[in-house]
Amino acid sequence: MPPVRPNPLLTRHSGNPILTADHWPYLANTVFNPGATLLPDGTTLLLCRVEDMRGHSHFTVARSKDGISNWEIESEPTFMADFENYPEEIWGVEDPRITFVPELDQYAIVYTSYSRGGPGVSMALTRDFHTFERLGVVMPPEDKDAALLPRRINGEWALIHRPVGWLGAHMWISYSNDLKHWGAHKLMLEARRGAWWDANKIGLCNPPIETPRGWLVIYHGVRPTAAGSLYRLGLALFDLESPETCLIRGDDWVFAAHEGYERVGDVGNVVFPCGHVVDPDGDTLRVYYGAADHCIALATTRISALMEWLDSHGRHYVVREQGDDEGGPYRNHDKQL
Ligand code: BMA
Repeated sequence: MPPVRPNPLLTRHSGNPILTADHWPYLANTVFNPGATLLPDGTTLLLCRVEDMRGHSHFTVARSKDGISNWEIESEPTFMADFENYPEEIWGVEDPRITFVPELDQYAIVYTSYSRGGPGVSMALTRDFHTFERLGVVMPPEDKDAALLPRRINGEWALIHRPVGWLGAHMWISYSNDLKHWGAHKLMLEARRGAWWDANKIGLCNPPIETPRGWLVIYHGVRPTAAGSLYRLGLALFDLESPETCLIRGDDWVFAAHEGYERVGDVGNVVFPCGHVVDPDGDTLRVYYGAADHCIALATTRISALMEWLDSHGRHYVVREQGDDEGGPYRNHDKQL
């Protein structure tokens, strides 16, 4: 008898993909990697990345009462690159992550600005997804996969992001008093090495989810192969008041391209969530993801199920020992940058 694969931790919606360029009210090449939020009236809002026929991306809002069907898509782009005032957006804006910030009573949108120097991280604030206050570049290139935490940590705002260095692309966290000037940079989670699914390059997916036991993070790992990169998803848990401290990290990936719409597209074998919504029960998690860089899909799970999986499959993240294999034990101090 072949081994039975466990049920996937995230259940794909049977009607996937839920949004494609064919639904768009204007000509678009692809729609994917949306940010997401639940509005006060219960409407799900997706801020969709739309790639035009030049290859440049912008964002357009789509709203749905049940978060699954009857999407109302704005008839024109909602948030265009503003090259005149923000030259770092010369080649478009990509991969928005939305965080509602109660202290500001605004949504923070953290996105990739595609500049001549490569991708950087930019931020904008909005109350209504109609008018936006741009804060400009908050992390210079090469950096992306960023999101703001919804509240201050020890009095300071915290931004997770993924700079690229010589030794790999790891998740970092930085702190600020004013959302504009960032410092106290700390390594948060390292890509592993060698054959690991999350070797060399990792990045935050949707914004972290605050639970009583810590910040629950879904991150992507990128494995290069002769046939292109495989983007797969893993889980880790971080300390609530010291979010650079990883408490548990899973070894296995929990979600990977499998269905046709994930396997084949403009960039095949990619699942890439930038947003989620937590239902009013406080546990049901709807994860919105780009599939194969061409469409938007939905997978549902429960926060409690992700935590149980981490408890049964994860390991405490303790110091990496000298000469240790990259998958071996880690401790939090003594990380090699
Ligand atoms: C990443 C980002 C994503 C994209 C993914 C796969 O680097 O650019 O927008 O979905 O690559 O192409």
